[in-house]
Amino acid sequence: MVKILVTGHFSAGKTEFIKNITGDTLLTEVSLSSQEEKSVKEKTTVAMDYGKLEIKGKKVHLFGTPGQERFDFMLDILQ
Ligand SMILES: Nc1nc2c(ncn2[C@@H]2O[C@H](COP(=O)(O)OP(=O)(O)O)[C@@H](O)[C@H]2O)c(=O)[nH]1
Ligand SMILES: [Mg+2]
Repeated sequence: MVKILVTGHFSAGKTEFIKNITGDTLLTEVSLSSQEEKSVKEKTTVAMDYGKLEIKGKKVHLFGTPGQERFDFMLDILQ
């Protein structure tokens, strides 16, 4: 089993990446409440993204972090 942590700045493309390469995806997208962030995109990740796939019989789990600084504490949990 392989676990991959996908991390990066707000709107870097983490959620889109996980959604596109995994067939089995759990998404936690909710509408943004900050007007400044809403000018960049409509929805954001709360908690984490999660997706799994299988490569050559090996299970691969991908975890995506939320991108905003206020969710930095999630990094410690997901690392
Ligand atoms: N053109 C293009 N847009 C992308 C790509 N990946 C993500 N986006 C767009 O960039 C914005 C942010 O992506 P998102 O996955 O929500 O970023 P996250 O905050 O890192 O999870 C969205 O509007 C996506 O549709 C990409 O590879 N190409
Ligand atoms: Mg996201």
